[in-house]
Amino acid sequence: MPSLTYRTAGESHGRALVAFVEGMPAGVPVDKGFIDGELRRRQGGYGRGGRQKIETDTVEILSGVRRGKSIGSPIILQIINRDSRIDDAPEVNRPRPGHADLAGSIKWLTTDCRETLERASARETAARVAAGALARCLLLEFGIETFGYVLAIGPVTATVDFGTPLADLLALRDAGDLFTDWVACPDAAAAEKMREAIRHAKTQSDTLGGVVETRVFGCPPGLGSSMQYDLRLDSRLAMAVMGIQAFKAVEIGMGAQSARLPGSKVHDEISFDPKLRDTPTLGFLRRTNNAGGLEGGMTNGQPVIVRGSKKPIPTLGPQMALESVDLKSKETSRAAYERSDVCAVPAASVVMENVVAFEIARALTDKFAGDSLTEMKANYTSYMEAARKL
Ligand code: EPS
Repeated sequence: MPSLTYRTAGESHGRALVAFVEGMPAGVPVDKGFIDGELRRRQGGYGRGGRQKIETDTVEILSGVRRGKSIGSPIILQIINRDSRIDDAPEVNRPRPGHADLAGSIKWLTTDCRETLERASARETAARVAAGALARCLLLEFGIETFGYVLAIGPVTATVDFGTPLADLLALRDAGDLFTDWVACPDAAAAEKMREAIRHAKTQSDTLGGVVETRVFGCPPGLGSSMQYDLRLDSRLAMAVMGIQAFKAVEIGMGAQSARLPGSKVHDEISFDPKLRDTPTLGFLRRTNNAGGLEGGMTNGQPVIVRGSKKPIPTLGPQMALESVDLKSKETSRAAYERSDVCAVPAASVVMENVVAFEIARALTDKFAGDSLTEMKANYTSYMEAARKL
């Protein structure tokens, strides 16, 4: 069985976006309704642009699934673009600072930035969400759940009580209408301020970025490895999150702040409660989780906490268009204006939750490798039994 991996194909205004997923064991129940729900959430958020009014993203499963379950063969997920006009879309000759336009045009030797922007567009994240949501069907079989939310938009930061049961956090996060007021933030007071900040940015023809966080609950200890840099789960998570369009920083647990504090304020002391031996923690507890559930590149049984920082959308409104250069005439000019979003941070929280989930699923299949879900579950059970006997 190959390792669980995926690749995507497709342009923003091409015919479709596609994810090619390999290494999914046989026998995993695939919930198309759940994948579609995640695609729908990705389209939502206060501050989104006109494109989402055109699209209704749903997944077509072209291969690898029979009668609702994976059969071990490669799985192709397809999302059709309604706004499919790549051959007719006009040239873009004035690169937008912050987008891939200039670097890509030079790299691929063209003065038409569209050749680059069509693939660089964050529309591609629909395919990544589909792959991640598919991976979550596997995670659910092992009681592993993810929670992605918006921690900050522009200057507004939320406060979230993670003592709250997950079902309540989900209800708080998903309150309101997906398209007219959703900001994916479980702190209602901060959510209102975030909407105000987005409204204000829009009146200024400006855009806003923010911080999104994903927490993963129920991981057994020992996913990932300290043996090589690229087997460390934190390095894989960092790559997956940094690979999301417009992300400029990734943190695990306490993250960058830990560099400024002494060790006594950073590391999570260990205790043991035999009553919790049968949980994924195996009974090992921490009063704090500054490590974000990862030590030595491996899960330690605590929730995995990953944060990503997204820069503001580079396409500013026409009144604020940034200075650029026409690639044909080389004359100073304002950057081109393409229809865009004021703020896509809520959507980014959905993307990050699903790409993080895919990496957890990859580490899970690496650790409990098996051609079928039955075999994986047997491997999981025997490992946990052996670990309990330590
Ligand atoms: C997006 C689709 C795009 C943009 C946005 C994300 O659609 P269009 O370019 O047709 O308006 O709304 O793309 C970007 C922000 C970007 O940086 O490329 C989507 O489906 O998420």
